[in-house]
Formats: sequence, C-alpha cells, structure tokens
Amino acid sequence: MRSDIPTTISRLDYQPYPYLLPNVELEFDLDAAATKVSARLHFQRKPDAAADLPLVLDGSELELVSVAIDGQALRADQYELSGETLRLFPRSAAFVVEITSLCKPAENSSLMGLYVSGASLFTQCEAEGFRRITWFPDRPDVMSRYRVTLRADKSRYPLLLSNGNLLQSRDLDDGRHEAVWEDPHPKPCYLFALVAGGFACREQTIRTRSGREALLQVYSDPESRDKTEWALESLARAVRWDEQRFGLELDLDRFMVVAARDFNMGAMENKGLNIFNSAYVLADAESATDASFRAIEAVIGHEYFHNWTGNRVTCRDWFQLSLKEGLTVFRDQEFSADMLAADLPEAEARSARAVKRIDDVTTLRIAQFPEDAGPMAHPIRPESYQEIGNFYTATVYEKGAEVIRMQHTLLGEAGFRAGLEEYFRRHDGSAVTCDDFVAAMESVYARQHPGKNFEVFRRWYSQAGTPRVQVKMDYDQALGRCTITLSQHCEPAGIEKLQVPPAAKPPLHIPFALGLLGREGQALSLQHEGQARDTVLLDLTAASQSWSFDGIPERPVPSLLRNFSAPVIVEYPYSDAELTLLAGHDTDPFARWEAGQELAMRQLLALVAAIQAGQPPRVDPGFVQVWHALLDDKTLSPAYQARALTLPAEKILLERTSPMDPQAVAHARAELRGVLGAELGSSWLRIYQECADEPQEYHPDALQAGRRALQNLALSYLMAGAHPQAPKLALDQYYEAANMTDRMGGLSALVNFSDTPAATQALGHFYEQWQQDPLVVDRWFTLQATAPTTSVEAVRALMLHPAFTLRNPNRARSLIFQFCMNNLQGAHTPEGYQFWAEQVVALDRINPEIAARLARAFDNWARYVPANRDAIRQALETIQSHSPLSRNVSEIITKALK
Ligand code: 0A1
Ligand code: ZN
Repeated sequence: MRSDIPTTISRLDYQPYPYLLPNVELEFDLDAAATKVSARLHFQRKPDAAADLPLVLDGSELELVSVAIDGQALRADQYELSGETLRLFPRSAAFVVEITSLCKPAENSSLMGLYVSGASLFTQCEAEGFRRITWFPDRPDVMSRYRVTLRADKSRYPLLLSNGNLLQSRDLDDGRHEAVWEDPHPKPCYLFALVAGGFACREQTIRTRSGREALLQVYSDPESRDKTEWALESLARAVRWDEQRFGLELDLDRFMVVAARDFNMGAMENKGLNIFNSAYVLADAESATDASFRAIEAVIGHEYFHNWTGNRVTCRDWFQLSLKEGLTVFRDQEFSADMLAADLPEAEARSARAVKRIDDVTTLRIAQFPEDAGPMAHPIRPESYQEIGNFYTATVYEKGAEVIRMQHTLLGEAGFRAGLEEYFRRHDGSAVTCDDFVAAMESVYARQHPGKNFEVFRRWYSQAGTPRVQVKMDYDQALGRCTITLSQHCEPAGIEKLQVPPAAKPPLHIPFALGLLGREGQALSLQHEGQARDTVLLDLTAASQSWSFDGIPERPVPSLLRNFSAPVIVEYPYSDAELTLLAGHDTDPFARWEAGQELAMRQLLALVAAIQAGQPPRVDPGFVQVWHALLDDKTLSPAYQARALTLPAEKILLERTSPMDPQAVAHARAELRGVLGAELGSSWLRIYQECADEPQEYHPDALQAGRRALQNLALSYLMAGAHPQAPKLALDQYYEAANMTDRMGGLSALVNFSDTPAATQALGHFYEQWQQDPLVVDRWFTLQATAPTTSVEAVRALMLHPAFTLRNPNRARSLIFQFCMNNLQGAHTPEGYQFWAEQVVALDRINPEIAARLARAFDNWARYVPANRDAIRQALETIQSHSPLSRNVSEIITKALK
C-alpha cells in the first residue's frame, strides 16, 4: 500500500512532458503469480526541450529486472530508482529504452494495473494503473502507437486480447501460445488493456455509415453467455446513434466488450477493448430488473461514446477529467432519452424524455448537491488533488454533464453539433483542456450571437458550490406587464469556507427557462427576442437582471427552471395553491413534477419539525388531494406517474434539514408514505390491478417498464398503508413473478414493510433459488442492507454468510455501502458510525480506491444534529488514527476533519 506523505498536485503546475513516445512495444509473459513485462519505448526529445533533462518514468509495485538504452544495459549507478520514479539520463535526442520488470497479479487486490478475477487476467489503467504494469510516462498527454505480444499457458488462458487488431497468433512449445495485437490509433497509456482467460463470445457484424464492416463482440464467462444479448444489441444501437445524432463513426474493425466479476467502477473505455463490471453487461428477464437493463444500455453507450470523446480527443492532464466525462455523460443521457422516446408519438416521447430528465436530476440532487455543499466540494475542473482516484466524482461526471447540457441549451441542437464538429476539427488525435472545448463551442456561439461570448460561462469550470437563483415577480395590472427579476448567489464551498476573507464568487452564465401560467393553468404566450413562445430562455449573466413581458392579462404563476435548464437551486415564495396549480397543469412535464415534489417537501419538512418537537405528525389533507389527483390523472404515462407519486428521496430531504437530522427524516418520510398509502388505499389498489392486468412477454421498453414501476410503487404504498390485501398481493407477486422486476417488487414490499415470518421465508427462498448468480445474490444483500429494520448486528451477521466477501467490490458495495449510505435508520447511530469506521479501515488494506469511496459516506457530518455530528467525528478520528492509511483514504479523512 502506498502511504507516503501526501503531496498536493496543482492544476497550474502543469508542465508538458519533454519527450515524445510515438511507438511502444510490449511483451507479456502472463502468469497469475508473476508476469514478466518487457517494454521497448521509442523516445524522441521534443525540439524545445532542454538536452540535459532526465527521462522520468512512473512505476509502482514493480520489480525491476533490467533496463537498457539503445541496447546498452544500464548498471545500477546509471539510473536512479526511488519511490515511484525511475530516472534515466539519455545522451541522444532519439533513443530506445528497454525495461524488463515483474508484477504480481494474484497479489493485486487493488484491481488497478494487472489483476486476477476468477480464473482470468484483466487490466485497469485509468487513472494511474499503467505504472503498475511497467515503468512508463503514466500521464494522458503522452500518446503512442502500441504493439503488444501476449504469451500464456493455452489451457488456462485460451483467449488473449488487447487493443486494436489481432496481427497473428500461434502456438508455442510447452503448452503456451502467443497473440500479437496492434492498435493503429495513438493513445495514452490509461487506455491500454489486456484480457486473458476462457470466455464465451457473442458477436455481430455491422456496417458503419460509410460502408465499412465492423465486428462487435461481447465476452463473458461461458455460463453467462445467454445473458449478453441485451448488451450486444445496446452496443449496436450506440454505434448507430452516434452516427445519426453526431455524425461520429466507429474507427475500428473490431470493438470488444469483456465482462469482469471484479471491477472497481462501472466500466472502462480502453480503445477497442472495453472492460466492464459484469453488472453492466449481464441481463435476462429472470435475473435482471428493468433498471439494470436501462443501466446496461447507458453504460455500454457511455463507454462506446468515449471512443470519440475521450479517446480520439483525450485529456491533457487529469484536472481536465470532466472534458471527457461530463461530455460523455451528457451523450449517454441523450442516448438513453432517445432510446426511451424511440417510436413513441410526439406527446408520449416528450413524457419519456422528461422521465429520463427527472431521473438524472434526482441523481444529481442525491449525489452531487451534497458533495458541492461538503468538505470535498470542487469545481468540475478541480484545482488540486492528492489522489486522482478520489476525483471520479458526481461533480466531475454529473455536474460536468449539466455544464455541457447548458452549452447545448445555449447553442441549440444544430449549434451544439457544429461546435462538436469544430472541436474534432481542431483537436482530433490530441490531448487537450476544458478551455479548448469551450473555445470550440464559443466559436459557434459567437457566430450565432454577434457580440456575445462564453467569458462568463467559463466560470462554471472554476467555481464550486450550487448557485442559488432568487426569483422575484412583479405584475402591473394596468400595463398588463409581468417583470421577472433573477438574482444569483453562490456560497463559499469546500476549502473556500476556510478562506479569510472569503473568495469573491463572480456571477455565472445561467440559462434559465421560464414559462407563465394563467390562473386556470393555461400556458401564456411570451414575447421574447422578437418571437412568441410558451417557454423563453433568459440569459442570466450578472448578479441580478430583469425581464418584462407585456400582454399578460392577469397575475400569472411562474413556471421556473423548466426542464432543469441549469444546475442551480431556485428560490421563489410560491403559495401552496400555486404549486398545486403547477403540479396539476404545468405544460412542462419536468416543472410539473418539480411542483409536486416541492409540495411533498413542504409536507415532509413540517413532519420533521413535528417529530423533532415531539408533537403528533399531521398531514395536510390538501396535500393528500394533490397525490389523489395525480393518481387519477389518466393522461399521464405510467412511468411519469410513478415518478410524480414517489416522495422526495431521504437524502434530498436530509439536505433540506438544518441541522441535518437523519432519524427524523427517515421517520417523517415513512409516516407520510403510510398516510398516503392508507388514505388513498382504494386508488392504489385500482392502479395495482390495472398495471398487473396486462400479461405480456417481457421486454424492458419504456411502456412495460413504466407499468411495472407504477405497479411496484402502488404495492409499496399499499404495504405502507397496511392495506389488508397488501401482504397477500406482495407474496403472490413474489412467488408468481415471471421477471426479476416483479419478483424484487414483491420481495422488497415484504421485507421493507413487514418483519414477518413470511418475509423471512421469502428471503430464504430467494437465496436458495439464486445462489449461483452473483449479481442476484448482490440484490439479496442489498435488500437486507437497506431494510429499515436492519441493525448493525444484522449486518455483521450477514458478513459471516459464506457468500460474503470484502474482496469483491460489487459484494462489498451490496452490503456495506448500501447499509452505510442508504439505511438512515440503521446506519445513523453511534454503533453504525463505528461499524463504518471499521469497514473503511478493513477495506483500505484490500482496495484503497473502494475504501476511499466508503470513507465519504458521512461527508457532511459537521451539519448534523449534535449527537450524530459528535459520533461521526469520533469515527473519523478512529480512521485517522490508523496507520498505515492509503493516500486515497487519508485525503478524504483529512479534508473531512479540516
Ligand atoms: N473512465 C471510466 C471510469 C473509470 C475510472 C477508473 C476506473 O478504475 C479505477 C475504472 C473506470 C468511465 O467513465 O466509464
Ligand atoms: Zn466515462
């Protein structure tokens, strides 16, 4: 484990690498215990670099066997090896370095570099894993062509894969074989990959837009081959979509996806050889839920889209991570939305896209808003880091995608596409910065809007924190004029909070979509920039600005931040009656959903206050009526209705309490769900029966999945409201289900809402049935980890289950992470916090990347009610007192305790 003194790396300290490395030749003698790697690196000093600069290479957990320059072996006194760097002193401007080293895949539990999963070998090189394979300039701005020779025992590792094209393969003596791969595209080393093992393949040949043939392949464990159909179809759809929507074509003859059981993240976009967490590849109706099918499509799309946004144009340094991640998340969100809306009539397509937007905004609010309000807050382009692995964050990914989406909103679809084309024209084949991206977009924007630029917009890249936009509306009856004033403000975030005097935070460029509704809920037409529209886009670029609209016959109700046009918090003093009007009538489906959520939020906050004051919680009948109206609204699609009738997530509610009170939040939400379940029992039952009444062959499309989501939501409300028929419905649904979505719906209703022998029996039955399928066993652990009645003792007992292990990230996440992060009732106790500290320390010995993620469970501890705050501080100190701690965990804990 690396536990060196933390060094902070700053964005502004960037120095170009003084050498080019156009060609890399690698030879692997693969073996789980010790793999020998021989590298031939063809260096050229850059013309503007000083001649006496040493050649600095990165290496970690490697054993150096030999090093030579231009065929001359170096003696130990001819190079410097210290910590993670190897310094060589070449004498000429062009030279070949040959390095032979050993690494130990079987001992590598960090899953970075070359590691073992099951009986196979995999690599993970982003961000800094390549240095665990060989000494190398492990930085994204060094781009090379790779030729890779793999040798291994043929019976153990029958398949040998790497990036690019297979040049040749042959048998060697003593049962070994060899494969030679060449990748024609220059790439940084973080995109290198190899896979060795026994796999089954599902493949399809496609013809790309320009008429080239390409082979798409999905590799899995042989026993999972019948679960790779959806992934392969998703890949084919992704290829097609990128051609149609952005004109981007596959640049390879062969594109491979391989599923790995042990993987730190979701998946990895290695050039032509994507390696995936098996959770984002394997699915069939019996074992995967609708949500998993959708997630697979999204991640397959995401990694494929990186082929252009990330691989063809890559990052100059890791501070630019959002250059590829924000852009690629935006692209995968649009891909998913287009797939959901495909083949639907106009109105339904609009609703389907709104559902996707609602889900994405919910993710942003659950994961990114809290991050932006806590000690790890950072701009989407961070200014400094100790461990780059800690910056694969919701801010870089999800807020980064929102920043791209705003550029799309400002430029329009055609303008955005033109901007992207300009970006590739300027930068294809190079490693660039976020500024370069914005400059390409700006070139189109300035053409569209003479005199305007992205000078203010650029600040999104350097400012942390969620801005607040305060809205004021004035109405002049005599003039028929409505004036909207927007004022923005952003509190200090993260380390800014420690600065005295506080840093100035200049205003941002915020595209703010607005509509006005009449008192009957009708859309009012607005005159703006010479056109009449229902929705106008206000360009807020100063601290405060006003816009007036004439011809408004009555005092309107504003519909604000339509479609969530910017990642901000809106403040406007709506009356409950106005929110009710919007929740029932807003023509913007996102804003309509938002109004219902805001009403629910008010109700929940009132319940939290009552619980804290020891008063009986009382629910406003007016609010129940709003839910009733949504339940009875036949014009809504089931998928949309399911979102509209779901209460705001506990974590979103928690963010709105001050100080944060997790126990009161959990109780308030459970209380409201119970009341809504009980008071609207007959409607929930009707909806349940309507949804359940349509037996069809399973398909994870938007319509079917929406219906199942609504059915399962109705079931959970019936259980929460203790409807007399509910337990039987849940049991029957569980035992008779024909797909995993229905089965999990039944089982979670039983486990979350009743602590009965029937629930325990069903859980036992589930494990019996599915124990051979690791991804389903993960569901089994998660369900128990998140059930409100699950205590720390229960989790400890589950950790003793033979199927549990901390070494497999998916399994560790399914139980430990799910409990600590998604079980407010069970985890937010003094024992819960101590348990968490123990697990962070235990995981850190195995896998620092994963441990550092768990270490962030209670980031916002300083804002909690005193009892919780003090107990978390103690737990943080417990972690801090451990030695050694990885650089990953230590960065998180130090920042949390500052
Ligand atoms: N580039 C990948 C994310 C990723 C990052 C690090 C990994 O290993 C520690 C793995 C994957 C993506 O955005 O999908
Ligand atoms: Zn990505």
